[in-house]
Amino acid sequence: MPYLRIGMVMCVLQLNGWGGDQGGLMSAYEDAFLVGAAINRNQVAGGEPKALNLAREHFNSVTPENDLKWEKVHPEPGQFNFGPGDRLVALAEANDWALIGHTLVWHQQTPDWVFQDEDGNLASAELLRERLKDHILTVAGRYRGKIHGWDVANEIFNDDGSWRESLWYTILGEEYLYLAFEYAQKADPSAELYYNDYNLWKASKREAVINLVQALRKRGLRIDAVGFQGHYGLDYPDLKDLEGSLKAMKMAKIPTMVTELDISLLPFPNADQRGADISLNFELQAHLNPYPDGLPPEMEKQLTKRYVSLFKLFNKYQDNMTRVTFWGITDNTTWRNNWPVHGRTDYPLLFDRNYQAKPAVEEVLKLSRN
Ligand code: 9MR
Repeated sequence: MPYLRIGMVMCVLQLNGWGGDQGGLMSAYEDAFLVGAAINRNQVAGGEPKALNLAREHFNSVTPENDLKWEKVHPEPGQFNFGPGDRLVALAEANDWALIGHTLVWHQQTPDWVFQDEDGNLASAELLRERLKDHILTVAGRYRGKIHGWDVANEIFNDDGSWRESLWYTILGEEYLYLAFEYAQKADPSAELYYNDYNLWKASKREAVINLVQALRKRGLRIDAVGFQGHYGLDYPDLKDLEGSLKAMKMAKIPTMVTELDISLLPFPNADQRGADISLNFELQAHLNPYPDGLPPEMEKQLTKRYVSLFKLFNKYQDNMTRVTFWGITDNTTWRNNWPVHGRTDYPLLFDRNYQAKPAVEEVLKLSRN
């Protein structure tokens, strides 16, 4: 009988991921930061059970890849599509996942009507302010108490640190950003509030974000962390630059997160445009898609090495880092197959097209043990 009981306890421990070496990434890093992944609508609906199993084993946080963006959740004036978001909330609750809301204000994936008046002219500041408020209070309000943290604003700066001339900025000026944080806090006081952007390893952009956080704080508005998206390659960014920004944030007492990690193994057509500007679209040519039939072992090794160096850095800054989220679960559905060139075969994540862990997983797990 005692043996049986011990066996049962062991079994429960294993199922919960407390089995040491058996546990996934989330248990290996549970004393350091949350480990998450972006999840898509099909996966939430159960269309890819093996991806869901990987998520259950390895991740304790999820971010909807698209379903809480304005055009999905609020496609027409007064019309909200909460079905996919509601299903994700239920799934996250059932799996005890910290759910990240992505994203309330962005210049992309926001329908044209948002910026127009009834006659199709540019909306007035008053009208746009009203729409921003209604959107945030309705969407973040619906999920009040169920969201761990919101990406309140996404990609508002250019790489040189100037404000992006989006329609938000053209119509409302810098005010839109402060309003977004004010409304988000009102809509869901218990949710963490974040600013999220790519290329934050660039000193100019990082300084702009630090100044923004200080300006928010000066106005008495809460911001809990800054998200570094992390759409990287084998040779960019230079990890010294990334470390410079992680360190600068720490000095400024701004917690950081990595929110959209992936490492492309494919050539980037124009090095100056690396980042995550989704409007880029280069023509597909064979030399830009070198591994359509599988990844050569040498490239697999390079991917492992790159992930290990990145996680060494994350470990070094773990006292100021709250989460590391991958932008997807497996290589078959990653956005990088289609950006900045449509129709390529990329290998940026930790799990391959057959739902198998790549060698990088074991190495990243090993790092946490040391
Ligand atoms: O991964 C997302 C992809 O499925 C969408 O088509 C794309 C459209 O905007 O957005 C992708 O996610 C982006 C994220 O929301 C913000 N940072 C950059 C991500 C990659 O483009």
